[in-house]
Amino acid sequence: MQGFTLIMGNKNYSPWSLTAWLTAKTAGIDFDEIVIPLNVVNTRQEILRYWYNGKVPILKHEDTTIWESISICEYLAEVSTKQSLWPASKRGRAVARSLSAEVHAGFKTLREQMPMNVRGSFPSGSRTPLVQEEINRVTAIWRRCRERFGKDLGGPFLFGSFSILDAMFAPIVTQFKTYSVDLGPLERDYLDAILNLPWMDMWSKAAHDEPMIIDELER
Ligand SMILES: N[C@@H](CCC(=O)N[C@@H](CS)C(=O)NCC(=O)O)C(=O)O
Repeated sequence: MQGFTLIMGNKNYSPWSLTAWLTAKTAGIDFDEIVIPLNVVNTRQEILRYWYNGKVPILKHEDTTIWESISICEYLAEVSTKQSLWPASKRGRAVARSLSAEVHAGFKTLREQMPMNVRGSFPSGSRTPLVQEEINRVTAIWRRCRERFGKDLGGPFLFGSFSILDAMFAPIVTQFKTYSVDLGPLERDYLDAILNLPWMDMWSKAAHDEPMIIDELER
């Protein structure tokens, strides 16, 4: 399938770009990448050349533009002929979609106080209660999905096979690694399953090779 272009931010720093990119790769979509450096003077102007919302990721498919990472993932699920990107059961899909929407709309403190920095390593002793609350909510979701849906379906992901919900969590997985978040065995296994995906390895290597450093995020 051709005619796709993903406009995205730096691989080291852009969580929503990772979600869209990982979904597109998993979907078997052949796409071009345009990377716009974030946090520089002309970031907004550059993004506005592609779409009016001024945020990445943006997916162009022939004459159609899709924006907001969750909508991009939904579109990729519709056009993919290679891989089902939502759980097989109706109930599973409903829960996975609800949780994906929760991730998309939430975890703002976690994103602000522990920003994605794939190549960074910032073990930090203390966390604010609000960040800890959000970390606890993430790990509770992981445990509940693995126990209720994942483990009976085969595969190491939240609903067994890889789904869009895993792509929504992939940036948070990298944040947990970067900031050495304490995890129990089940959550650790899930984190490793995401980090060991070949596409994640490719993303991580590219993030390490990017020359640009955003000072305020390289603490
Ligand atoms: N809700 C949007 C969020 C997109 C977003 O915040 N993107 C960041 C990069 S990860 C961005 O474009 N930042 C550039 C800016 O705000 O100038 C989505 O899910 O796609």
